[in-house]
Amino acid sequence: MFEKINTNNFYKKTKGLSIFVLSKNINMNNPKRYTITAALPYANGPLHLGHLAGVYIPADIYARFMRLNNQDVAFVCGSDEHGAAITLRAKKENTTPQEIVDRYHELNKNVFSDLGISFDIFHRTSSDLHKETAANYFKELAEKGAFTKKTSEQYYDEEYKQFLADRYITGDCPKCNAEGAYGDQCEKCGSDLSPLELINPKSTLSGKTPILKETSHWYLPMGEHEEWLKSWVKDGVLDGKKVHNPKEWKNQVVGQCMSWIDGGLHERAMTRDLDWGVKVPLKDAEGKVLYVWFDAPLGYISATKQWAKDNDKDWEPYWKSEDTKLVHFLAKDNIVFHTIIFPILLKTFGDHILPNNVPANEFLNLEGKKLSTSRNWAVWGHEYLEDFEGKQDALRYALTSIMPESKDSDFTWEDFQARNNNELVAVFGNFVNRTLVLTQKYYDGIVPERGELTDFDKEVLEELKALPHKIKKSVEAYRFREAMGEAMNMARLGNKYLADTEPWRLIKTDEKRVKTIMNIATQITANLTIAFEAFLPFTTQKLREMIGMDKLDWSFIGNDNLIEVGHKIGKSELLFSKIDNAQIEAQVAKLANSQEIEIDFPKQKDTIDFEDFTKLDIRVGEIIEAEKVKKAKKLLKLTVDTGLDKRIVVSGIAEHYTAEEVIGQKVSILMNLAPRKIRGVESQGMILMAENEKGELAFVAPTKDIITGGNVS
Ligand code: B3M
Ligand code: ZN
Repeated sequence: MFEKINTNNFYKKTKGLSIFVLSKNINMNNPKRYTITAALPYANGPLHLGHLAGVYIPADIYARFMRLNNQDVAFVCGSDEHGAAITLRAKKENTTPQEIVDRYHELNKNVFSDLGISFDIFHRTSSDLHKETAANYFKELAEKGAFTKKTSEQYYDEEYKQFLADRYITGDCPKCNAEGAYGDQCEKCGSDLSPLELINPKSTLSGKTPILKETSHWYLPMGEHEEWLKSWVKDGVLDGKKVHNPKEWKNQVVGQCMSWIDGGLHERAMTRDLDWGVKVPLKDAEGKVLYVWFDAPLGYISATKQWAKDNDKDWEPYWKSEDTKLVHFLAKDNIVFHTIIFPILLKTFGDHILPNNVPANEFLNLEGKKLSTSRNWAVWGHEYLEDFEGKQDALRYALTSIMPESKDSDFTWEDFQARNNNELVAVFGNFVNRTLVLTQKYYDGIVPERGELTDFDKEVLEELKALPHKIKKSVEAYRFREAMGEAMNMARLGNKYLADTEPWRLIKTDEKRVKTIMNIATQITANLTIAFEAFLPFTTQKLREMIGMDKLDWSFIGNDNLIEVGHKIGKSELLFSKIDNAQIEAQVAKLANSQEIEIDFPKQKDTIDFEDFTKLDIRVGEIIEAEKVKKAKKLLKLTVDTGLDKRIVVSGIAEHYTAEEVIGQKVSILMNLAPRKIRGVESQGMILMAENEKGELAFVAPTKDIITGGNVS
């Protein structure tokens, strides 16, 4: 019926049947294929460096590396187009959610492509295929009894006639008392919340206090899955089989999962009362959509389906075959959705694999402060590409060098410049340039024959052979900073080899020796095109073209005869160029100017009626005399011509204006304020002043020449 094959397990279609012949354990050391997912970015805003360093560059390095090793890879992503953040942005911009997602789906797709993030597909969850996929999974899960339907009281905004969940409701966190916690999560302490837990809840739509109103939802009773989840996360065992090695998982990932599990897995509603999202495919579910964290992870599957369809492949092995290695790339705030909720859904659904690893990254900060979309404290991917044209790899290099793999890290423009100038230009670029220029100069680009090897030559070639194993081990362990560091050691090896052998000096006295040196330098250069392919794809492509290197396969790396004697290499073009101080200063200034100063304006005072207002008698006045009030650093004694009379007013503006500079200033004066003694001076009225975010004061004066005594109303 099927031939014996010597793998631990296999998935084989026979006479239309899919038969799994499994041994006890799943050996993931030589998977048959890789399904690599990257968290679907919300299509409600642009991508910033934190997204790239946290999720997309690591995922791309891993996918490129596996392809370089001839693995069968499905690298999938797409826009996450449902959820409150999108509808709130649409409301804010007075447009539709579809317009918002169309805008940012396109923008983000282009940024990914321009930065060489090599998805096999960048799909989207507003597509029909996705909606159909997500709805089918939900329907089948409901038919399997995966959910419990419950009616309960939920917060409701009477003005917007909308129930409030997730980002639609905010309040004080019950765990840490921070203001601005959301209905699903407190961003301050990371607690997982439900709207009813919030203190002083307010609708983010109307700003008003919501009422409680009955509604029904389908809940996932996560607690029922605690046992197998614990065994899977802690021991890598699923249904009695060892499916992954927890030691390969990052501590912070296991830690977050276990604290969620130990904290008690509460039931969670998998539906919402919203009109934007995947409609719940059940009767009596009118006006309800799937919870975005039910819907979005299934976006990986719908993307795989679309990709398989476009490439005449079968999608199922990528999500169902036990010799598929499934890896989710994401940032730490998405861990539990990928290691608890999504696995519960897939396991309950049946015949799906669970992730072999979820190598979540921590967060990237910017110039010492938390990256923040809302506070516009970010460097946006599309703006970087505009400002640093052709320097995609400089950014990939800098972000990989500081990748927040085990703890938060910080991007600074100064560090970015240093890494480009002192590492890419001064080491990698310098070595390659010297190799090509000298080969052109001495041999017209023809690679010369190697002669007798010195001990130093042999040492260098030994190191060249040893480095690839270190790179591979680090990539397989999701340590990309370390892996690229080893690749950079190859460039350093070449750079030092030329610096120590000085062929430009030897050429006068020992031509044979120089031929050996330049041959070895060329071999190292050729190896760099493989070593850096996963990290700096734009550079390696350019370098391959420059030297005519046709081997794009990891199995060739470490070989010291990649470029044959007699092969003609091309002219050197600079792989990297320096970034000057002016460019960096411009970026730092741009960041500073981008800061909308956060002001917490005092709340509006209690409402008054018109009669109250008519009691105020405000007129245009002119300051005709001014002097400091003795022993009062803040006070000026002003003589104001009010058109009606000339009167004394004491004003707290002495730290903002000198007596001299206010003479002749037109002002708005509140005339009928009861006189009061201030530091022994009787003040008859009040000058109106406006204050900016820095506490600076300005006179409230007519914008046209209004006669002194003119009425202000
Ligand atoms: N849209 C990204 C985020 O939480 C979220 C990921 C979905 S992956 C299925 O910022
Ligand atoms: Zn909190």
